[in-house]
Amino acid sequence: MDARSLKIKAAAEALTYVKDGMRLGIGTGSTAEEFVRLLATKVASGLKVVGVPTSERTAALCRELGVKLTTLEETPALDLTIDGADEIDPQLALIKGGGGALLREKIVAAASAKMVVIADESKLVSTLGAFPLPIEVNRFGRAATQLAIERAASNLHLSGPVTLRMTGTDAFVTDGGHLILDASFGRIPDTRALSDALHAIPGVVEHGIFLGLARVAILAGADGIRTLTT
Ligand code: ABF
Repeated sequence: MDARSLKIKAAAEALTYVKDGMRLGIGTGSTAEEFVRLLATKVASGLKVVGVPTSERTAALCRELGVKLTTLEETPALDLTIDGADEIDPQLALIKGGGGALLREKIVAAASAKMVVIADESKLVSTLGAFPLPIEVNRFGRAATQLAIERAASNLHLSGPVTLRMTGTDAFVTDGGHLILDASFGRIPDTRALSDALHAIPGVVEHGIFLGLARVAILAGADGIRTLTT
């Protein structure tokens, strides 16, 4: 089964969690986009939901397909967020942010009663960290923030290249107007310690370790769907 079919399978399973009248958080990335497409077909046949998109990209797709949008200003408490991930561990800690939307994704997930992660099963890992950790930083003082990140990581016996994300010859800029540093620290045995250390650095806006947010992971593989819960 090809990669896209697996994403569609996971997205279709996630749709069974969506009930009429729900206020949804709508994720970013190719798997979340498959969810939006399936959701749009349900909306076209009468399902009533409103969604807070986690990126401008997702907002544009929702508008194009007729999924009604709201904001966290209008709708500060959500019932359910469906989103993808870059890595998922067995306790449902996640690395997110490969698509550059981690800040809005984390705010939306935290505003939701439940977060369901959808992915193909290759995203399941025993320990997070093979995927470079995205860290969203303020433009001001970027080099100083990067140095502080490297020092904080070193205190936790983590090291590896930290690189500014680029799009062509320009720095990648998030929907919030910030930069992304991708930190290739490798295996992260203590995700809580790294999360806390990064949060303590003033120039760090947010990072891509998601702890205690996902309640369900729907993993699609050639042999079918595996659902992990916490
Ligand atoms: C978003 O999209 C991210 O947080 C993650 O970086 C990425 C996963 O994308 P895909 O579903 O395309 O693998 O969910």
